[in-house]
Amino acid sequence: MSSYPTIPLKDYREYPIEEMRQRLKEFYTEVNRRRTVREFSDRPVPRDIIETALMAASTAPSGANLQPWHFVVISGPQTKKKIREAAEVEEREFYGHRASPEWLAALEPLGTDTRKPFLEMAPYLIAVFLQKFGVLPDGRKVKHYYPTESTGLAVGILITALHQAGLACLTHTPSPMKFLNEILDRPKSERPFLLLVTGYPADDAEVPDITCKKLTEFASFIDL
Ligand code: IYR
Repeated sequence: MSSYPTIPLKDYREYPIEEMRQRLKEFYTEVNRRRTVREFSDRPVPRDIIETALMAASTAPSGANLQPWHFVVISGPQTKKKIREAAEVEEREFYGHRASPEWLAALEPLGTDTRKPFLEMAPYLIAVFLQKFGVLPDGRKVKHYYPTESTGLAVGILITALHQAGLACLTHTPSPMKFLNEILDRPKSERPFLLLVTGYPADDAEVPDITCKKLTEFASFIDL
C-alpha cells in the first residue's frame, strides 16, 4: 500500500437529525429563490465579494485534486465591449443559421435573442476556463482528469456563493467561445467553459415563467 500524508478531519461537523432537516430546509428555501437573470443593473459591487465567491468555488472537488480551472474577472468597460461585440457576432450566426429549429423552439420560453446588452451593463463578467492540462514552471505538461466535470462543480458553487451574497447571475454560453482566449489572452491549453455574468438585477428585471421538475421526475430511489 502506498503511504501518503494525512491530517485529521477536524473541520467536519455532524448535526442531530432534526437540525439536519432544519438546516437543509433553510438551504433549499434559499437556493430555490435563485433565478437566472438577464437584465442587470450597473450598480457597482466591491471586488472582495467576487474574490470570496471565487475562493468558495475553488473548494470544489476536482479530478485528482488538480483544480483544472481559471477564472478571469472582467470589470473594465473596454474589455466588456469587446466581449459583447464578439459574442453578438456568434449569436447572430447561431440564431440566424447554426441553431436547429428544434433548438430555437427549446429556447423560446426563455425569450433569448442575439442582443446581449448585459455583457456591458453588469459590473462583472467572470470568464471561466477549463484547463485540459496544467503547465509546470519548467514548461512540462500535467494531464488533468475530468476537467469538464470539475469545472462544472466549481461553477455550481460559484453561482451558489454569489446568490448567497445577494447577487444575480447569468450562465452565458455564446458558442463557440474561442474569442474569449484571444480577448483575454489565455493559452490554447485552456478551453472557455462559461461566461458568468453577475451583479444586481435591474430594478424592473423579469424572468421567464418556468419551474423546476418535481423530485419524482428527476430522482429515483432503490432500497433493495
Ligand atoms: N447562446 C445563446 C443561445 C442559448 C442557448 C442555451 I442551451 C440557453 O439555455 C440559452 C441561450 C444565447 O445566449 O442567446
